Amino acid sequence: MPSSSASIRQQQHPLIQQVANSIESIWQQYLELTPYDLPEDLGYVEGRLEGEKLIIENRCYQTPQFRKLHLELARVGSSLDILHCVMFPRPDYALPMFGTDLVSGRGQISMAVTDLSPVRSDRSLPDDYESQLSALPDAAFQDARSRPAWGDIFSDFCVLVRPANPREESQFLAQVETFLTIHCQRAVAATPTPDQQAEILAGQRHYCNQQQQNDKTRRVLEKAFGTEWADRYMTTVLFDLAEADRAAS
Ligand code: BLA
Repeated sequence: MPSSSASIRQQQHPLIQQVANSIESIWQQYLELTPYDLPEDLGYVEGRLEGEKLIIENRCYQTPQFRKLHLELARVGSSLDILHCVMFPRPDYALPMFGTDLVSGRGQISMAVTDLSPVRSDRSLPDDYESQLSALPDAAFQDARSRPAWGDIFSDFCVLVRPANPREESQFLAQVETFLTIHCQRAVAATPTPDQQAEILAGQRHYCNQQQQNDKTRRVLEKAFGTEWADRYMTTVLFDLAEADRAAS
């Protein structure tokens, strides 16, 4: 990582810093991380958005259960901070997709989402996830945000909110930590199911296709880097398909 990598995080909204720190420490605590190489020019990128600089920093790892763990921090000028995180299970592991996105504009978090999204064709989560998540206390937030049209990928446990105050910000952080801890514990205990690979790949492909329809993400990237670059970034870094799937298509 470039030496400036520590500084963008330190300049970001405190909740984004806390969520980023928690994600990395839970990954380190439970998973066997090894490096994952992004295309060389896409680890650290700078562009210009309406005269303001857009900086993107990516951290990626892989593990025996996950082909890619991706944590991205981005900053547009001094006004917009973004955290994006997705964990892509290897195609022989029947695990849901953990995803989180936080957006802060002028010091206020406008959108915070975290979910364990199903990849099965009937949109259900594995039984052990379902029972553990159902037993959690309900996370109540004043300002729930409505799901966009492409958001049919999210589970019933998805938290999609605009945190109203510091107490709700802490509650969101706790929710991310809970989802992530459950996910890492289940993942390391999971056994591969190669016979389900086709269904798992189809589910992951649907997840990525839907996420690629998020015009709000696309617009930020297009303004700073142009249409072609934004499309390449969304399909190769943010929501890429597994190699087994690319090979088949
Ligand atoms: C919304 N994502 C947004 C918004 C912006 C971005 C600007 C609008 C914020 C708002 O309405 O308050 C921008 N997000 C980005 C950019 C990147 C990014 C530029 O990750 C990366 C460089 N998005 C994800 C993941 C999820 C996700 C993993 O990347 C969920 C697991 C969800 N983002 C998501 C949702 C919205 C959003 C549901 C709200 C969309 C809407 O209301 O239309």
